[in-house]
Amino acid sequence: EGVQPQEYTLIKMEVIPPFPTSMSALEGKRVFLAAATLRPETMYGQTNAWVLPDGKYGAFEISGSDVLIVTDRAALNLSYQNFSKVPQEPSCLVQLTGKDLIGLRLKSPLAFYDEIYALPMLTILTDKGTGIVTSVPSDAPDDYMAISDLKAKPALREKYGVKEEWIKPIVPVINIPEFGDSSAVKVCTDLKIKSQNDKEKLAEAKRMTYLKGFTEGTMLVGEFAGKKVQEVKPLIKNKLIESGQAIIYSE
Ligand code: A2H
Repeated sequence: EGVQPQEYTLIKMEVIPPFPTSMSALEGKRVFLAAATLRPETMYGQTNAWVLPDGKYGAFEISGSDVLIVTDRAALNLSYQNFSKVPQEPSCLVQLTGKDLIGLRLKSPLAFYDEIYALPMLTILTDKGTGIVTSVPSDAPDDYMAISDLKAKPALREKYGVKEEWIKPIVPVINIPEFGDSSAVKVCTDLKIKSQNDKEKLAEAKRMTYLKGFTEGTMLVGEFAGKKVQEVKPLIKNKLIESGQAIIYSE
């Protein structure tokens, strides 16, 4: 963690019932995977959520009947930011592992797809954000490589019980003049990145796309199609917050 606090938008990805047995204690509640993102304007392009298979998560009561699935660490931080049934005290209804979450069907704000799935990513850090990541493979190099791994490696799918049809086609959302309509695909291909574990090249791909997406990107879809990312990013973020589909989280 840096010296400056980092502010994330937590996207509330609703778990579509019926719940698996591991989550039967949550019957009747509105349950969300809460994904930390720095790029709320890309949410149109969500194709899945990412969880760490061996990661430890919990289902925490926030308010009313709303429950968020995040790491213990994120739940503690959230409880100090007014997001806990009991102030400054996380209220855990059930402990879960990433493996319990793989295959959950989700409904996520702004997503082009009506339902997307929770899939395994092996490089998720448990000391950052919520331990849940929303996947936008058109614009995030890490997401594109993790999707490519799952598509190309039947043994990897088998290991985690992932069905091929849970992997949805990429949805372009932002044009960057230098990189086209799916910047992450272009840059990962150009740099010949082999897998989600190719850390150095992925860091380079992120450097190449991250700033340019903001300064030179134009929206291809949604209510702000044709407008500059720079201009509409705060508008999209505020809409998500005001409609209760996302919350602001700092750490
Ligand atoms: B971003 P920073 Cl389209 N482990 O969201 C690994 N990665 C995590 C994480 C964790 N625990 N929590 C969040 N992240 C990802 C969208 C996106 C992101 C796009 C393009 C770039 C991008 C869709 N995934 O991030 O270290 C989340 O992915 C590029 C860095 O705090 C989050 O934003 O800078 C970003 O990393 C936060 O990383």
